[in-house]
Amino acid sequence: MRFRILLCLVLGLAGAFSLAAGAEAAARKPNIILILSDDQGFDLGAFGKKEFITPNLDRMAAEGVRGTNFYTTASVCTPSRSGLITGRYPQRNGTYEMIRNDMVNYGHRYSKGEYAISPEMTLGLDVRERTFGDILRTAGYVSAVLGKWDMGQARRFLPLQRGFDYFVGHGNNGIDYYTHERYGAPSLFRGNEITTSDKGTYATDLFRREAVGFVRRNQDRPFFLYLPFNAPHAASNPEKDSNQVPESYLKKYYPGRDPKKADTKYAGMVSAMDEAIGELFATLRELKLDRNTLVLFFADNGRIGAQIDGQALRGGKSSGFEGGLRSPLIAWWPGVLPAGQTTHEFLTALEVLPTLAAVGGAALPQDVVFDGFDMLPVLQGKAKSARQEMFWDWPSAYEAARVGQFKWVAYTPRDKRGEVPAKEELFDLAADPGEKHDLSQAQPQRLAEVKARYARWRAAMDAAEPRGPFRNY
Ligand SMILES: [Ca+2]
Repeated sequence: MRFRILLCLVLGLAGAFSLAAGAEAAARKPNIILILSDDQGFDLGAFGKKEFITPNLDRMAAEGVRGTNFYTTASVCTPSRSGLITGRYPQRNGTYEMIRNDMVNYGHRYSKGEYAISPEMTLGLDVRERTFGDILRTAGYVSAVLGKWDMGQARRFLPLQRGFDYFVGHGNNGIDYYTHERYGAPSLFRGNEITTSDKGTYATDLFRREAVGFVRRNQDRPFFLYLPFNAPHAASNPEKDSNQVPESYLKKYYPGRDPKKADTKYAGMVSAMDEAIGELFATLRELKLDRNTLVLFFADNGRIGAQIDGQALRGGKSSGFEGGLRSPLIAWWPGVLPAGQTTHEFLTALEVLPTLAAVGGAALPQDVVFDGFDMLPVLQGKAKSARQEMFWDWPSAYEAARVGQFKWVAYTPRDKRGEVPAKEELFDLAADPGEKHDLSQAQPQRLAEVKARYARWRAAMDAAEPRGPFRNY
């Protein structure tokens, strides 16, 4: 009898302990930091571009996993981000184009009243879409967007209404790095309100300060920090003073490079962002969060001159070639992801939302079609990628498909003389990652197969429930 009571006591205690351990484990869900750079492409040392001073991103890569076959959903800002944030093709979520005021690019100066009702002030990601903030909130995460949101700046489109707890940044496509204005209009939000209290602070330093503060304030609970730097995207100001960088970052490139040159300033902008990322990592280490935090880094789109470990890619921002659509992925999570590895598996930004949901223990809503999958096992080297194909359609410039190792691009070549005939080309990326040898004439059957896959995808997008702001809804 006494033995039985003792046994019950022991079992009861063991149960209580395991409950406590379970609760503790639940309280220690991994933190998630997603860093996005803007228009940077492969311009960093970790992918072989040694002329860029990026020691912190290089260290992140040395301690984590590099992805060389990672694609975004467009080669320009807004549709690239809508795909990332929703885990759905931009053609499915509705934000497949830029939300902007093209007239500005042709010298038009809006009056205050005109600007207030312009597209970039009134349009945004369809409010029926659920963001990765919405998904992680269901799993108890506190979350922040610090930087370039780019999903609209009318109140209903701002991060606090889209699943996030904190927001410091801009809702539009770009700002001046110091005044935080877009073409002269104050554009920096804190929460739902425009603020000018940080006017004069270099944007990268501002997002750095906010990011480190957010991590410190939330170190005792699971957090999701979405940190989309506006750097090194050109500034949006009437003066067209586009490559803005403080002297302290520019100085890293003296002597040897002309500080007045645009490409030196651009490199300085990259290094400013790298230094901000360095402080964030130092903070994780100081707070002993470095073994319980997944950090992902990539760029929203490419840039002319892209190279992966010396292999040149064709095209850049705005193009349907690899240099526009492929992005350097770095994934870091000591103890969970291997150190110093490179994966060549076919992955995309559509995989990010399902991956973050899996890492955070959040269930994906059953009534939403997602276009990606959890890529963590692939990054761990434990599984092959499930991705076989990927499609792009940016109405301004191109349609493209990758099916297996084959890539099809249809585009209208740019020509100063005006209208030129549309072109299509087919490449075997396994043999020709630089997209130099068009196989469309030599392999008509292959071309037809890839285009048939594209047509099937396009039909599925057209059949999806209509979403604003561009579709007829
Ligand atoms: Ca961009």
